[in-house]
Amino acid sequence: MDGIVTRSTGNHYSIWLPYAKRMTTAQLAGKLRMQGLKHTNPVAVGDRVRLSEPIPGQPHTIEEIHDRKNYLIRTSTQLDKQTHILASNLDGLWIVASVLKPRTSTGFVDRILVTAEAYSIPACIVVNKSDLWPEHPEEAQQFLSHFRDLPYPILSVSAETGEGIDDLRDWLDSKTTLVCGHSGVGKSTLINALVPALDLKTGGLSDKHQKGKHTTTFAEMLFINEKTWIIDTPGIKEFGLFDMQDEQIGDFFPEIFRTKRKCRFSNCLHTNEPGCAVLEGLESGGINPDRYKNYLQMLESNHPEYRR
Ligand SMILES: Nc1nc2c(ncn2[C@@H]2O[C@H](COP(=O)(O)OP(=O)(O)OP(=O)(O)O)[C@@H](O)[C@H]2O)c(=O)[nH]1
Ligand SMILES: [Mg+2]
Ligand SMILES: [Zn+2]
Repeated sequence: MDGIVTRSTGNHYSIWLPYAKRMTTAQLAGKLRMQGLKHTNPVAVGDRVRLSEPIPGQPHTIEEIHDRKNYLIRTSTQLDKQTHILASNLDGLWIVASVLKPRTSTGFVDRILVTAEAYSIPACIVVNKSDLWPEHPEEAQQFLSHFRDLPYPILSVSAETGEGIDDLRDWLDSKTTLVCGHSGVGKSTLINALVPALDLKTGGLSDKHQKGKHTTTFAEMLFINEKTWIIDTPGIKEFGLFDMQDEQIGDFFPEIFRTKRKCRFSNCLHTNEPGCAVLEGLESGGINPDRYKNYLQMLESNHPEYRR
């Protein structure tokens, strides 16, 4: 029988059985545990799995993980070879950011966008806590303008005042959506605003640095209706690119990908090559210098000699 993993804690998995329309629990077969060693999690939330037939009084065993349509994967830090799959089989990704309390860098968002492009996950940038912007309007404006003219929807919302929440709701319907971002940006609060019945635990911010307190501790795929699920995840500090070639990174910046066919060299990395159309675009204003800066930073961190 087949099921969908909705939650994983240690070796215990919660599974939704779509045909029976109920939840059950399962453990992982030993051979799959061994195969999963290079991932911190061999089975991810969203995975379609084949389960052993039920034995009275015992949990099922996950015997097989079906091929994933896509997944969001990261390395914890640049040095770390261990990878972490945030979730799989996604129809949408919300990158939740806040400009203030806590601050999200554009580089962090761009890394997730690049990975979402690489794994064909439609991404949406959700900028929460818009109620705080009157304190620092120029910082909010700067953050938003970084993502202007890119093929990603960008929504300004406030879980506190309700601004933009109805627009967000329109993006949910009949999809499985992954919600990710730093701790404290308001992921769980936003999900509660959309579906109050879920009543997810939310936390405050630390007094000193106004950072999140890692309130959500495991990823969970939450039921809205049979076709609509939302995955709340624990806050992540860093988003390291996984297994990407230098030449690929530019391809996952839509504006660089569009421009590079005019570069003189087909293997151009757009750093200092003659006849580079991306460098020309920087001069003429067609390429946003801040996006380009983040591109260079990703390229650099992809090289071992640059690693800390
Ligand atoms: N001012 C303001 N505060 C908000 C808003 N949304 C959430 N918060 C507050 O931000 C804090 C963190 O919210 P959470 O929803 O727990 O954040 P999270 O992203 O789920 O954090 P982790 O579970 O740690 O990853 C809480 O004190 C919320 O009340 C908002 O729109 N405006
Ligand atoms: Mg949370
Ligand atoms: Zn070039």
